[in-house]
Amino acid sequence: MTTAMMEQFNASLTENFFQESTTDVFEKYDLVEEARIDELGPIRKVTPKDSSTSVTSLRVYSLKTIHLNRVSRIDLQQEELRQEIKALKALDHPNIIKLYEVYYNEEDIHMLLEETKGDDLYSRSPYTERQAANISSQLASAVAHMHENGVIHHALRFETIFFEHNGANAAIKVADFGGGASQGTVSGARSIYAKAPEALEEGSVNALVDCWSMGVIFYMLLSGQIPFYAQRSKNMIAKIKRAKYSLSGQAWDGISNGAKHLVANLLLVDTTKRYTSKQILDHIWIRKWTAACAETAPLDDQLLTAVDDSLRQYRQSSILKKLGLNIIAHKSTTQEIIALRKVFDSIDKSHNGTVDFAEFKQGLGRSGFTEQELAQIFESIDVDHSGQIQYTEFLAATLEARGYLEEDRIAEAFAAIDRDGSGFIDKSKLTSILGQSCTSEQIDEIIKIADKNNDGKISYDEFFDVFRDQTMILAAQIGEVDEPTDLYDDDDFADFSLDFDPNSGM
Ligand SMILES: [Ca+2]
Ligand SMILES: [Ca+2]
Ligand SMILES: [Ca+2]
Repeated sequence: MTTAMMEQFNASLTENFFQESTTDVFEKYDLVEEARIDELGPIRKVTPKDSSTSVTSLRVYSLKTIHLNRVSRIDLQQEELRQEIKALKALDHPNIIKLYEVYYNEEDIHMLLEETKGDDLYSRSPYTERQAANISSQLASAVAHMHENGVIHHALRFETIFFEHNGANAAIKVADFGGGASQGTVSGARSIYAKAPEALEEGSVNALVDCWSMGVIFYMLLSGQIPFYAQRSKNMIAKIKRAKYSLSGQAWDGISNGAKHLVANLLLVDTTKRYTSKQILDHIWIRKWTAACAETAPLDDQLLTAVDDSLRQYRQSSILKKLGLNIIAHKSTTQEIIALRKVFDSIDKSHNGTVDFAEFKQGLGRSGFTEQELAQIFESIDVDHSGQIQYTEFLAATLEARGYLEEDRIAEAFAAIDRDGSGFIDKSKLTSILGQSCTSEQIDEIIKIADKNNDGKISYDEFFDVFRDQTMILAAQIGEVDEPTDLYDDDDFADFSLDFDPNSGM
């Protein structure tokens, strides 16, 4: 996203954020189980009310509650916390737990998050260098994305990084943001072992605190030991501040010099010398292993063909459908999109969490698309015209490679646009989502395409048909009717950019 768009995006988030202040989260979600309690409040599992009762399709989210009275220095920190949550909503990366919705009232902030199904990094320790590098490279990519978007994690450690599931080859997901607000509250040895020296003092810190924490995490992944270990937190703090640690001994036998070089450039008290997240991502040890790990996990041909078909079809989809698909993609759980994430990772060669046109061209070179087709497809996926395909944009364009979307997903997308639950999407609702990027005439046109009974608004059935009605498009592909792209992709929409907030209807 460009800076201007980012501002616009954030502006609409701020609005929504405060508009939501009185909604009770438990009017929309049922408690499934109490998961755990952290410093600032409970983390629970919840499921949408009225969702399917079948256990296999139960959609479960994590609900993290922050009791504001536990946030230190309340006046100052609450504002900081709001800023942090605002920034979090804009993060979009395969290795970062997604924040879906935020509910705010005077006592609590409730954050509705992607569920973490797997256990934390401790669960699979010790690691080989190869496994350590694989995890490190995903973490480096995630943290670089955060820092690029102005988000500092503040609490990176083994307990805040999870596997996406408990099976083999699980990717990692960075979770438990918002540590900034808890600075200076609880500080047992278990929660400070990965903290940077400057984070243990009063005063403001910058993104480099996360880079130090990554140095500690890489160290632990490689050696199975904590670099600054002590039973009592007082002694641990002293050790961290002296930054005395060892890269020799049995645990380090056979570990490459590249790995040691990276760790040594992160565990530096002098922040002007410490590597930034960008430098970590570009470090030879990370780059080498990222490439090596990608090569050993070839993708299924059938899936790739389905992805190509889905991309081809997405280009010809109406804007309304793209809007719906982006909303669905935003709220998809790991389980549903695991295969698509792997395709995304394989195309994102630079491993920065977005796909640019050069990567896209290279990644889809196998597919037999012409360069012009690729350019058109790229443009159709890049709905916010940022010049980069973000993770959610890619998922939206490839979701149907998994087959038809289940009806309750389509219903969820409809409900997200039909904010007041009236059962219709009308011009004012579309304008509130797309108004920044579409003219009034364009919105009329979007409605007209779906509005089969010509009453000027889109019912749920009409919306559903937009998703299911592929007959015309398939017919066009075999040459029976006019190319339907004339309806949707014509010059009227040349400047169209789908700059909406998928959370806005929640
Ligand atoms: Ca990239
Ligand atoms: Ca984009
Ligand atoms: Ca209608």
